[in-house]
Amino acid sequence: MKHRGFGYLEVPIYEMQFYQVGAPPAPSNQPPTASFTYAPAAPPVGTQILFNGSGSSDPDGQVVSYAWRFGDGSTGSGVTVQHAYAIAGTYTVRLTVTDNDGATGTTTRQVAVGQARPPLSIRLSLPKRSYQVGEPIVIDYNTNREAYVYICDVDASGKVTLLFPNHREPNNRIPAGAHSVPSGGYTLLVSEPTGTETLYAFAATSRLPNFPTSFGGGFTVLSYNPSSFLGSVQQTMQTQFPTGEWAQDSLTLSVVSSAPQSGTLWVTSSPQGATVTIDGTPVGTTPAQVSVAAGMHTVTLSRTGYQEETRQVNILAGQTAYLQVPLTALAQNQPPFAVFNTFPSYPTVGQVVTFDGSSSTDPDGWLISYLWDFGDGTSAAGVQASHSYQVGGTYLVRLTVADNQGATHTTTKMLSCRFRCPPATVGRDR
Ligand SMILES: [Ca+2]
Ligand SMILES: [Ca+2]
Repeated sequence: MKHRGFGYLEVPIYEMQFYQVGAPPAPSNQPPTASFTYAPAAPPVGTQILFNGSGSSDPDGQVVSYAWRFGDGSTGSGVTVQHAYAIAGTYTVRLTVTDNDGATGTTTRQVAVGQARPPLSIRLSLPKRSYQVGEPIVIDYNTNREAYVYICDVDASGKVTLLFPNHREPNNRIPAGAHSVPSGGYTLLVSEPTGTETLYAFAATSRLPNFPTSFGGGFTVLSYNPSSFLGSVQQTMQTQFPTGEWAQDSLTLSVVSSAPQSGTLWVTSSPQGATVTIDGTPVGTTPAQVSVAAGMHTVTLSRTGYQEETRQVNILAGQTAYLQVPLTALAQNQPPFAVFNTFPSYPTVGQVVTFDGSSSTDPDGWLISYLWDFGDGTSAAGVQASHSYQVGGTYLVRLTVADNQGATHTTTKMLSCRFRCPPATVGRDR
């Protein structure tokens, strides 16, 4: 019965022979037991494999040397040793340990060395690039190898938030293939601020120390200084991981308001009763309360007898703006004054009479029309007019003038027309 670490075993004959043929050991010396581990478990070509023989033991002394044969013709020594294989295949690795009395123990393990792996890659994708506040979002990503994956978000204010892993999905060791965040069981909603947001995905073959490993509720805010934070992650990956063992990707999306936001505009005028027009559309009369889309608007107030007023108003979403406009009364229009002369003053039947209204005036504007009524059923327009009467008699001649603001004035004259010319009766109506 020999003590070999775990219970008692019968010692095989060959093992007894093995140490009996070595240098003469103390009869009581027991041989050491060789044992080793290696990592990674499935190394590809070119990967440095760490062999660790520290699990070897000697029941009555200590292991003093470690000799390695890697199965590809190369050897090594030491309790731990690194070795990389140049060709894929299965190798028998042999560790021989020697104890302080010169006895040895040997063990072998088969190490399968795979083809060289492609460099790690990760790709982010979104079904669209613009999201409204409050809208669910599913972030898709794809890794070509198993990796630790981290997805974080830099919002328009510069806040860096870890979206994955999170308290709902704390395990971020992800097999190769297509994946989504969230993967189910909860919903990720786009939140304010609006603006451009950038998603970053980092993948590495072991954990990145820049990220937490335990999570409270909600999503972990990592930093308010995106360039500093992203720079530190970059530096970690570049200095702690070989090329091909880390990867990153990013993409931007825009976050927009959930709805066209509006505010309220109160418009008053003195006096009230003015028509309110916003951006060319009449919306009511003062006092008026109007719901208006956020942004700059042109507001016009108009009321008969007053100057039109125009203002620019900035409407803020969810807020009430007040616009109070004093109206300026237009100056009262002065009416025109019609005056005319006839030539000759005492016409005879058949004679052409010239009517001249050019002495008519307007005190604050100008005249735009002259209308003549010759009193015998005929009429004419113009500052001057000509007419001849066919029948003798007394005619009431009327001139109406209009000014540029639509006010009118009419004057009349009695005109007598005889075969022989008697004096005309001259008068003026208002
Ligand atoms: Ca021993
Ligand atoms: Ca006038």
